[in-house]
Amino acid sequence: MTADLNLPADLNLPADLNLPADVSPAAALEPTLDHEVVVIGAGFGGLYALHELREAGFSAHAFESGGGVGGTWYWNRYPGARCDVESVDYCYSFSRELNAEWAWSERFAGQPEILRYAEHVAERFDLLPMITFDTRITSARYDDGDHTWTVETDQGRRLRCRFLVAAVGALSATQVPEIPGHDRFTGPTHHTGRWPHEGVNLAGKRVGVIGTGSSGIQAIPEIAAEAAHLTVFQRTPNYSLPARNRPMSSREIWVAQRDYEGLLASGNATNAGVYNVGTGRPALADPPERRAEEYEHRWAVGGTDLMRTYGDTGRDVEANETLAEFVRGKIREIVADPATAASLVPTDHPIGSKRICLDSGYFATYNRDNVTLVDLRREPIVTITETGIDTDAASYDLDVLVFATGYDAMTGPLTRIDLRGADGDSLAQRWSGGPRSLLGIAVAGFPNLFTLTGPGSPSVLANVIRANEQHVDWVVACLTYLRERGLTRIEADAQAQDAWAAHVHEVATYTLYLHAKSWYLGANIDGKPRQFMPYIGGMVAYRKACDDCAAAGYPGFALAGAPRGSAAATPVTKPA
Ligand code: NA7
Repeated sequence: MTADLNLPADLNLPADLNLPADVSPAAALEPTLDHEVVVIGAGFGGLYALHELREAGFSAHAFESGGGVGGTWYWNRYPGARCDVESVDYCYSFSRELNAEWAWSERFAGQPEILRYAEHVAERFDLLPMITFDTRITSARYDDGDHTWTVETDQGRRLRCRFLVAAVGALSATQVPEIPGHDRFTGPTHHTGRWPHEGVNLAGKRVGVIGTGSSGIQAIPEIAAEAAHLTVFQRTPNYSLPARNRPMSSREIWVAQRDYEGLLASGNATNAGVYNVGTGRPALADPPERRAEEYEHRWAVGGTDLMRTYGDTGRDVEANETLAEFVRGKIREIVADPATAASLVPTDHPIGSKRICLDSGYFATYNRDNVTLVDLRREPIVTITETGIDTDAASYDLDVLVFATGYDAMTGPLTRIDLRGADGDSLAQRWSGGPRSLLGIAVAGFPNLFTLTGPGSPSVLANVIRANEQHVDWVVACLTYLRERGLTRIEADAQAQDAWAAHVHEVATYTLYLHAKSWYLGANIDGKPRQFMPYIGGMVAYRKACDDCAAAGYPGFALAGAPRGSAAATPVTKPA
């Protein structure tokens, strides 16, 4: 949601994507396959992929580790879990009817409502028969003899397909840090991203929360309201803006249901896939009083609009500092105890260079008598014990320990599957120096694999539902193109992939994103290569790069037909 940085109009998309496509005619028929396409995951990307693949006449089936649809919104049931994109934007745009039927109840929908929406979509479009739940794909091996993938599940199933669509989400591989003594605590421990479905009774309990990213910042006010005492262990203070969530008015619902063209435009014509509200001016073009008015106005409106007040706060340190200092002033105003406020004020990174958080009463929570902030920069954790956490200054007794410690973002969900490409290398090996992919959707050495919202695509810097729609549309058009020509293999070219990776990096250098130790860079995981993973060039430039590639017959990809005499000969026979 931070991709509107007013980057140079000409982003110098790599010209050398224009490689000759190695197209050879299909040998004959299709092989015996379980499905033409296996989709990994039934979150928003996977559901839309199933819908579009079926519409285009492909046999497709999804495997989902959860017991239901919704991906992130199936798992993240922690108290206060809420989307940081406005409901009217954070929804599908592929169906006018769906849009006209659905009424969001809140400005920023909470997890239960977003999950209901995903379930509604799955039922309305009859997608459930195409999904096997409670089944994790553990490995997938590509066979270049017949251009197929053999997939294995944790339920002992093995099946073959032609194409693999990884709809695994960018933030699904949870991360619990190896803090000394992390397995000693005898009370319940919960990661926010794997919150028990039956809920957790925190009443009367002494609760500890480690982590103050988006999840911690949403959960902390809710936990404080329920627990006897809450101790927050903060390593790095974070910028957070008031969501000012509220019920949708009946007029807003009426407009949202009818303004389908507006919904399409927000996805297609904006860089972040959300409605734009910026002044269009550089921050320093306004005198300080005018700037303060603009910031105050957006702070009062709530949501992430404040981040888009000026076009240059994402790439100019001085401009950024005007916004950062405004938010720091708000934190000092809200938090009553000056020492606690000083610990909560972020000073080590530009605002927006880590994902901006949205909260409902986060900073005011520290004015409660039952909340203690432990500043780990002053008193680092020595060990987790059977009964709590010891820092080098004190022991904190706890009944419940919550890890709001985030994810092995973007690459983790893919590399935790044992994906083996044409030469037997695993994706984890190939990406050990950092992820490389063409357009964030295909990886050299891994033919017939598509990574929805993968590293190298706008992904988490865009409205992720809309980014998934764009990727799925591109993949289905590509598969249709291959089918029409009798082709059975597509692989990203290594040179084109390198050119795209260089472009992704170059665009990031125009911004302040490289100034923070963020999960965008892999900096939250010890030993993970530091590389800015999402594409910050924005959805408009990105969509154009994808569309141009498709229109030109997929330069940068090698396309091929089934090897003559290979097993890729018999038609798809097994039912889905
Ligand atoms: P984040 O944003 O990665 O936040 C994780 C938090 O956990 C962050 O404050 C970390 O501090 C903290 N952390 C991680 N490891 C440790 C250790 N070892 N000790 C203390 N504190 C630690 O994850 P979220 O789940 O909040 O949000 C992820 C995304 O999900 C979010 O951006 C939305 O897009 C939805 P650090 O800053 O690294 O010092």
